[in-house]
Amino acid sequence: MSTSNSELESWVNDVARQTQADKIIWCNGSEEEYRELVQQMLADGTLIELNPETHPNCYLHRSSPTDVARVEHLTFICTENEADAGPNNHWMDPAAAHEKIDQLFDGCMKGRTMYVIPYCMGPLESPYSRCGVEITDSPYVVANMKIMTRMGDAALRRIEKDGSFVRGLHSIGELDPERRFIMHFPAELTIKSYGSGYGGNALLGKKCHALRIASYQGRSEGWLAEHMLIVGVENPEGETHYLACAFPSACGKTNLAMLIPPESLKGWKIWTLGDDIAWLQIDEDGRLRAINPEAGYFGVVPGTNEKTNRNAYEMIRHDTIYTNVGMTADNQPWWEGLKEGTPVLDWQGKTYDAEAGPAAHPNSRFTVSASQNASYSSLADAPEGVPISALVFGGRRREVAPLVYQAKDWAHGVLVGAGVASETTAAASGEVGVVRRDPMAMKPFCGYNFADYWAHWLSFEQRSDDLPQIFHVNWFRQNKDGDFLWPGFGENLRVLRWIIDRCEKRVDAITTPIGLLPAAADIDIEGLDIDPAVLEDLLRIDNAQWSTEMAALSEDLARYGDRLPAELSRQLQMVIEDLDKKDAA
Ligand code: GTP
Ligand code: SPV
Ligand code: MN
Repeated sequence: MSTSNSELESWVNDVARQTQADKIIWCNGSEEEYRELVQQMLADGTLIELNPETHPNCYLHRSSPTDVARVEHLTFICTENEADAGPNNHWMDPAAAHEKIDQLFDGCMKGRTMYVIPYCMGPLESPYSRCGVEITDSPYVVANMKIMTRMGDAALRRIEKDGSFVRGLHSIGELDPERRFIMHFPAELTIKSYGSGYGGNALLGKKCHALRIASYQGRSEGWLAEHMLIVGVENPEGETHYLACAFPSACGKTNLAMLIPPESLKGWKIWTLGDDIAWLQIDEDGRLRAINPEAGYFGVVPGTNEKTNRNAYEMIRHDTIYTNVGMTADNQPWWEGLKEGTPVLDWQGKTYDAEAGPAAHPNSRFTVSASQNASYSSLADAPEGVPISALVFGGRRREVAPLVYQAKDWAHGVLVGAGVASETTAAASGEVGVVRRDPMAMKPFCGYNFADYWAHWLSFEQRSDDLPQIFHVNWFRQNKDGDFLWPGFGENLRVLRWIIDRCEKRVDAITTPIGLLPAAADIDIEGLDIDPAVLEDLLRIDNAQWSTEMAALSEDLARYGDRLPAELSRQLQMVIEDLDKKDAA
């Protein structure tokens, strides 16, 4: 008997019987356990030791070449009624889904060890945290879960106290894309994932639990699970505001969460609470509070260098697992945008050939403990979380969306979130660079019908008079030559400053049909080499483009039929009418 929770005990035994695992190991979460797993993976080639002089305790893992990103077309939400999953999800009937995936699990761990990982998403003492147990046959998953979550004995004790947990069953199977499914059974608080060892497909605490299952749970319990970073911005006077920002995958969350203030902004400090997921609750005073359910970062490697993000660059020089980067002759990790060193091997371990492709996979990742970040906020461990001043949506748009604008009020802000669209990235399999609608940056992650999700968002207005202001940003506007107009990274603090000034009512804004825009003079560009005309460009909105954009949004929202909240349609109608009026004027 390894736990006093009989439900957990019998589920583990059932799974062991079904998968015919050779051996069961209950993970305790100790450093010793992690080190032993690493030794075992070094011995069998799952991990390669990187240069211990330059990168102590850093390891490289090479995925199967057909297993390098999330697979949205193989990800299912299995609810009794198809309409509850909504047009935003792939759906399968729960009974049919269990049958399909159970066939794959039958006997799949023969000759393998089955690891039982109790984990807690969020601080162990927080009332907002929720627990889960992942069963996996991948030691790589165990090592990543050790870094990414609070896992082991302490989590198991909390599970025994709470009496409830999310069940996640995972096997790498044969790593065959033809035998791969990521299935969610929200009503059963169950996840079954087969055939992938990669990130969001396999580390079940992350996207599967903390977003898909948690969003579903949050709806019935009155809270939100969002694809948002959480960052504290401290001004020179020592006043700190917390922002939660939702950008689609590979659109800058990790970088914004650990931004380095530019030289010319003296006295400003950044505190990182989370880089990918936020759970939001309304507290007794009506304030929206956020916790980060995770304890580590599974971040995009390419583009990281001393100049773009010194904190990230330093953070991943020790005690880091790299997945799918290239390697130099002296076993240092290498990736595009590193700006130093020369790769000799690519991410597949082949001789590097610039003609044949990049050294690092565009979706190569680092796994690192959040505590290694120089800007780590100790409040990331606070059970009560932090109060949020502003919610910020964003996307990767070479045109249309201005650098920043503010929603007129909460309900309009929900429309702004629902209207997020972004160019696709390498974080999911499929074409890269095509604009797709990605409401609230949650398109791949909402565990239920978006129409019901927007209604849930809108309902917050009835519960508080003190909700955060809502904004939209776009760091990715380009000129005709394809160069970014805005320098981004650390300089994004200049935009956060305007956002905070708006929250504090310290600055005016220009009213436009799409929302409130800054006057160019209100974005501080001191010390920044940017042509004032470029800033004007970044803040310009083109009515014709926006009318097209609203038509596309309208078409997307129409997919939700009668289930779409009337208030959302009303908000959209108001923007469209304002744009028409402006056109006529
Ligand atoms: P996920 O982990 O997939 O959810 O991604 P993320 O949203 O955390 O994105 P991340 O911060 O890892 O950035 C993704 C890519 O965008 C990296 O290659 C960055 O170098 C690049 N990037 C981030 N911020 C900026 C920015 O402000 N401007 C520009 N031009 N690129 C940026
Ligand atoms: C994302 O794709 O948004 C990620 C990486 O954060 S993964 O964990 O693979 O989902
Ligand atoms: Mn993400």
